[in-house]
This record gives sequence, structure tokens and C-alpha cells, in this order.
Amino acid sequence: MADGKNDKGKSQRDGDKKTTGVTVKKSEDFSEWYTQVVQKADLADYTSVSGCMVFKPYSYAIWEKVRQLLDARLKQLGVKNAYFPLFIPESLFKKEAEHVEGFTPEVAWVTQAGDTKLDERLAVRPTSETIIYESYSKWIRSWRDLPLLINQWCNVVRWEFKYPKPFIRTREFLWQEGHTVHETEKQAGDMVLAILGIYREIVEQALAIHVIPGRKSEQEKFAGAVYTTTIEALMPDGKALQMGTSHNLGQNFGKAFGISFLGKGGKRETPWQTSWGMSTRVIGALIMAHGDDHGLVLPPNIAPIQAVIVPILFEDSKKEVLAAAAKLKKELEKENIIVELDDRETYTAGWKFNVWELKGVPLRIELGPRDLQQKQAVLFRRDTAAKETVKLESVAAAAGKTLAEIQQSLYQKSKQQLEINIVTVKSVADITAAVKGKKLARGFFCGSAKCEEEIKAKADGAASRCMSMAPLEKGPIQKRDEQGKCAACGKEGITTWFGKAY
Ligand code: 87F
Repeated sequence: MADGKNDKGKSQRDGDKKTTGVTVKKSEDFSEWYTQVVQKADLADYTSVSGCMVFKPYSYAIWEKVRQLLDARLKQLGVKNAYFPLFIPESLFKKEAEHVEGFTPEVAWVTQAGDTKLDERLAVRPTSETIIYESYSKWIRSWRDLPLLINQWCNVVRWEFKYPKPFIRTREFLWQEGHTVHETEKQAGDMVLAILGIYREIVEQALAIHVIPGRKSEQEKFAGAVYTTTIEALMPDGKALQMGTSHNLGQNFGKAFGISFLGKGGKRETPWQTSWGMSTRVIGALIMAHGDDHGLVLPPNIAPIQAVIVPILFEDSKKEVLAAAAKLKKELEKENIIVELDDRETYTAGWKFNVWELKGVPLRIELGPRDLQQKQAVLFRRDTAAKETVKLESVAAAAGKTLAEIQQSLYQKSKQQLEINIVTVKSVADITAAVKGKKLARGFFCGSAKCEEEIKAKADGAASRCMSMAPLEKGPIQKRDEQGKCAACGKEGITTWFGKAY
């Protein structure tokens, strides 16, 4: 049976394990655990630029998969990709001053080229509303130009001073930002929800992370928006993480940037806009949500490598085992499984087991000479560590089935985790207690700035994460279970989730 020994000896494997394995438990030191997984799974590296990191090939491959899935869904909606400048002239940047309020300390500026001072400072884009809407004001003339549905995949820079955390908080990150323009208020509202639905679908079905969709409070929304929608996930340390956001901008930017169109009725009108984004932060959530004491655990639908075949090599049977492994690889590829054959002879099988576990590859297929004799292989599930012996001719089918099971099981676990960590609250004291216990609090909230301030002050910095979507989806709030007395003031409120956030 696959025991991970070969002629290179045991000592090499044991020696390597000390340096490659995660040395702290996820439940004991979550932050250190995260840092180690990021580095040891070879996802990212620090650089001499403080707060900026390298997306190494393995994490970039995860991002590419998110991109492929999201890009395909956006294209189905008729969204087209484009690319706008990285730099935004100061005058333009400050045009819609309200939306940058509070963000200005984070903006990085280019002031000089060579030895020449620029006439006007250029902001390095932290988001692209201003530069994009300047173009839109030239492009949009009549209702025939609408809807205008554009997305860009790019990097953005926000010069934060809080302690950086790979994928979660870095000064430069990658994202997509979508910016759409519509003839009617209803079309814009529908777009906001359609995008949020797509984000939710990708996060739940590919990343296997259960989320709460909702609307941000007035305090927490994007200042340039009429309303902001979000999907929120709960991390194992009790903090909420926003996985995507979709804003209804109303006519705010249209008015500020002079975007207008000749309506069907022959009158000049201001259009209705949306903007939305999802970033490389979701990779951080993926690591936190599914990883364990042995390292990363990747859901098959997002894993750059879904299965790895590790042949157990001995001098006298090497040729046959490698040939059988290569055949197995082809059979898995026929089933559209992304598979790698780790036939390196410079490492022991045991060492490879550890490394692929660290990298979270969902399925390992072990094949040794004794397995071959018995026409079988061993399937090892990364998420549960369960082993199964399968006849060689049915490995491809069994692998496909197991991968589907892993995907399902990770999502169910995530859903359960969220559900058991929600505490129903009736007062600000309840919220405080819930948050101190690393839980997400669910209660009613009137949405006022005053109550939110009170909660923030008393509940250890926790704020509302999101409020029920029901009013957006079903029209004006009816009397139903999403409605009750605000935990702070006792007036009418709607279901709201409170917690600390990343
Ligand atoms: C940081 C510096 C300057 C966030 C900033 O959410 C400006 C901003 O406007 C800023 N950080 N925002 C809000 C971004 C809004 C919106 N943009 C399109 C998104 C999604 C994608």
C-alpha cells in the first residue's frame, strides 16, 4: 500500500516536514495560522514595498478561475470589458467630492515625472467612477446608447495604514469594477440585484462559502450611492468579510458629471447608474473559510489542480507504475478533471503527500506497485482525510463523484458554520455580548445614524453588516417577520446582522 517510502530514504521526508508544515492550530492562533498557510502553500510573498505583495502563480491561478467564472456570467448579461487609465487628474477626482470624503487619506498621488513637477497631481485610481463617468458624459447622447454596460479588470491602490494582511488588506489589489448606465430607475435597480445574484452564485457555488445578501445601512453604504447591496461571509475568527458589493448610484453621478441623454419622449434626461466590484480579497476568505491544521483546503470548482496522482516509486517497479499513472491521468482528463501527475523523483511520496495537502488539492490518488498488482488505486479526500480503495478502471468516475461530493460538503459545512454562529439579539447589550463571543448578531434595526453610533460605541466597534434585502426585492416593507423593534431605540426596524468586520 502507498506508504510514502522510496529508495531516497525516510529521513529526507521527515526533515522536510518540519520546515513545510503549518506549526500552529487554526483554532489556537488564527492570525499566525493564516500567515503560515499563505506562505507555506506558496500563495503569496511579501516584498520591499510595505503593504504590497506578490500573487504567486498558485494564488494567481485561483484568481484566474474567479475571473473566468465571473467574466462569463457578466458577458451573459451583455456586459463588455474595457480598460480606463490608471491615473485620474485631481480636478476630475474631486468633482463629486461627497463620494471621496473619508477616503482621501488613502489616495496615492503622482506629483512628478523625472525631475519635472506635474502641473496637476494625478491620483492613482482607488476606484474609477470619476475617470469612467467623464468618458460616459461624452459617449452617451440618446436613449439608443443605453444601456451602457462596461466592466474593467484592473488593479487599484488604497494607501491604508492598518496592518497589512495578504489578500485581505494590501495597498494594491486586483478587482473588477463594473459601471452601468440605464434609461430608467427600475433597470438600474434590477441590474444591482442581478449582479449581486451573480456574486452570490460564484461565492456559494464555486468558492463554497455561504453568504448573507443584504443592504448596507445609511452609515455603511458607499457615500456616492443611493443604496449599497453586499454579500457578507463570516470568518472563523468571528469577523465578517464583504465578498462583493453592488451599488445603485441613482442619478448622483449623472448629475455631477453632466451625463444626459435624449429620452424617447424627446426630452433631455439624467440616466440611472450602478457600480459594483469583487476583489482578490475573496482569496483570503477562501483560505480562512476552508483551511485546516494541515493547510489549505480548496473547493474543487475553484482549485487550480483538482486531483494529483502520486505514484509510489521503487527502482524495480518504477516503469510500470509510472505508465499506469500516466494512463490514469489521461482517463481523468477525459472526465474534465484538472489533474497533475507528480512524477518527480527528487522527492519522496510522503513529502509530496504533505505538500499537496498543504496546497489544498481536493483529491490525491496514490498508486504503488502493490496497488498496481491488485489493479486498484487509493483515493484520499483532502477535506475529510478519508481514504477509499478503487478499482483502476473506475478511478476516473470515482474521482468525478468524489470531487462533486467535496464541493457540496464544503459548502454545507460553511452554511452550518454561519448558522450556528448567529445569535438572535434584542438589545445593544445582546449585540455586545454576541460580538464579544465572536458571533454574528441578528436583530432588528431602524437604520438611523444615531442608533448605529450607539451600537458602534457600546458593542466593541461592531457595526451593522447588512440589513434584510426583502424591501428591495419585494417592494415596500410589509408587516412580516423581517420587521420588529430596533435593538437600540425600540422603533420599527428590519432584520439586520451586526458584527466586526475585516
Ligand atoms: C478609497 C479612496 C478613494 C472605496 C476608496 O465599491 C475613493 C474610494 O470611492 C471609493 N475606497 N471607494 C468606494 C468604491 C465604490 C465602488 N466602486 C466601483 C465599489 C465597487 C466598484
